[in-house]
Amino acid sequence: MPETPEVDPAFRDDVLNGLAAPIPAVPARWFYDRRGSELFDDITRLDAYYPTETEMRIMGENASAIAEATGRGAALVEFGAGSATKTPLIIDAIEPAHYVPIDISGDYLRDSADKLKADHPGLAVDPVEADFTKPFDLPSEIDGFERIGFFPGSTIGNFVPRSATDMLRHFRDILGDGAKLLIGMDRVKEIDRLKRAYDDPEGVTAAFNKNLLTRINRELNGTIPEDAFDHEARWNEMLGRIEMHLVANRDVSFEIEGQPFSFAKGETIHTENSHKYGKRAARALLLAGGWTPTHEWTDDADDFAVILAEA
Ligand code: AVJ
Repeated sequence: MPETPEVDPAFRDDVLNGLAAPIPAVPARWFYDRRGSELFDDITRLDAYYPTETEMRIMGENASAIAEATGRGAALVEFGAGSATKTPLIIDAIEPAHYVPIDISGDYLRDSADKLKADHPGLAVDPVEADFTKPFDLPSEIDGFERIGFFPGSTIGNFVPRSATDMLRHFRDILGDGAKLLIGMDRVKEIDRLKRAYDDPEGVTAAFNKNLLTRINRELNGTIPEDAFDHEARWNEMLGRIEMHLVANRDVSFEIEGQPFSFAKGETIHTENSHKYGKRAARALLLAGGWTPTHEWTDDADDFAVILAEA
């Protein structure tokens, strides 16, 4: 049965405007349709993709130190609730009284909230269906509780520093004075390891990147020949970030929602930035965003950092 996909008008605008721009680009948030979320999940289990495993190890090994620094019985507010494996880990560590997942997808929120409640009978779960990059209200149930923001996975790295700073300030406004923020940030490291993490030998990241074309074709009546684009991960030394691109391997023309586009061989669609922060840069970013770093936990190789900061 052919399904009539619901199309998010913001997706339509981002794709049509993004591909018509002088440097064609589509924001990384559009990777995460059902298939894209599954593929991302597969990425987190790849040997080449070190961040997920490393961050979880850091949180697991430092659970009691983290709890001592954050305090127990607080309200834990997760921006972009999603990490089905990281959330229980941090909840077991810091034993919050309330868990407030913020996510744009209500279905996803309800599923994960039900599962968490089943596993943590004493925990109050108060989900908020919202775009965490925009203004929203915290539930009144957490009035009077200490607030701890949680932003794991180095998701902050997907935002250019200017937007990352704005977002950190936005988190501060939402959580209020005296709040804490526990944030994961991926470190700068050898370029070969960085590139391998975003261009794994199994080709899962390539499939994740190319799934964007599949989504555009399906949801926006696109005629993009998917085999005309190849996955590429580049290190941008000046800006300290991995970039993912879809590179045209031949001259190609297609339509999206009736609008014509052409790409010459070698031209790219820029689909993601993943900024990496050294020790001082990570702290500077937090400070610029209105947060004072107070604690930092890393792995032995210093591949990844979990930082606690105070508003
Ligand atoms: C979930 C945004 C942190 O940038 O490393 C993984 C997404 N992209 N492989 C990242 C991603 C390609 C990931 N974040």
